[in-house]
Amino acid sequence: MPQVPARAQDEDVAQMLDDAAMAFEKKYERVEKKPLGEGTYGEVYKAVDRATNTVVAMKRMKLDQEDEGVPSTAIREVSLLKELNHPNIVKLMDVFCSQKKLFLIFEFVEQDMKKYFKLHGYSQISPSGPKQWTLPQNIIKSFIFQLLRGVEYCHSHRIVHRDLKPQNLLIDKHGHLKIADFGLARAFAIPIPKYTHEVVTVWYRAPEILLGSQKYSIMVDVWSAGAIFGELATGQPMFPGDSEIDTIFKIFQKLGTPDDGVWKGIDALPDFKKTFPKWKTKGLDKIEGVATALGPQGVKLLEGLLKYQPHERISCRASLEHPYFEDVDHSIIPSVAHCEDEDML
Ligand code: Z3R
Repeated sequence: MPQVPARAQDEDVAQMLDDAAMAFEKKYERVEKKPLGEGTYGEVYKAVDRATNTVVAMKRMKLDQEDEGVPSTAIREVSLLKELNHPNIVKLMDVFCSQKKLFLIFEFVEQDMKKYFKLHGYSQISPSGPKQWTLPQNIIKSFIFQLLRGVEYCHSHRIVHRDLKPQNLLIDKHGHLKIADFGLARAFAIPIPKYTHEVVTVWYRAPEILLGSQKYSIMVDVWSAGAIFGELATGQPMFPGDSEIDTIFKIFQKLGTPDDGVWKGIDALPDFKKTFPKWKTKGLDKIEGVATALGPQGVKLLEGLLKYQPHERISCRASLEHPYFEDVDHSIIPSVAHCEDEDML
């Protein structure tokens, strides 16, 4: 067999990848210069699939070691995400990997929850300012139900989100909620913010992550859902810290500073200090707006989602059976009936 010099082979492969990249860029045309969002893992642009004229969201991943290309583990993980199929998960339609970049094509949804909050008079950060307007109770209930149902679907496929926040919850014109970026935390490390102008928000992060735990479970997503539920109820972020430690202190101020009695093993977490200030909780129902917006069952659910000790938190599956959802309005929730769920793992 004739020997092809290694360099010539490399050049051929590089050429093939360049050609494929050009073909991909022809397949999808960016329609707006300004990104729809600058997420944790990269910018998202509105684009169209030229063949079908379908509007899509195109995410260009930023990679930690761009020179070394896309790690094969990440490609494998992302390929698995294409199999996820649920009305509360943003559909990953196509993946393309060139030598240095990874592009993900998602279904397009009109707005994220951060923008939705702004449009509905939710204050982003002015805890002392006058309370504006909060959403009708049936909408709050529908949103948190859809969030928990999407999270439960991913947990049942052993996928953790790890970074749930209003920015990656998308809301369509029917009030259907879809979670974006599920599974990316396992494929890619959350990048240090050297790539992005935007500050990475830690307001929704579970206390075990903020206290430096290396081992975390699906329960980190349950905490984030609780923080989002509280914000839906009050119109104010629950724990709006300007750093990890400030967020931890905001949590302690509302829930009380935990000790080993409340959270067995807290002293062993890397960033826990015995000298942390000791705050006492007044109860979540005393936070302005919570009891009125959620009622007694909603408050109980919120308490279950925001338990300090991860294994004491209510699971997503159990939460969907919670009495709070007894009268959830199914007319504003997409049906799961048409989603085939072939066992992907
Ligand atoms: C997939 C992953 C992340 C995002 C996707 C799809 N769509 C996003 S963010 C989005 C954001 C808006 S509209 C669509 S915004 O205009 O409300 N910021």
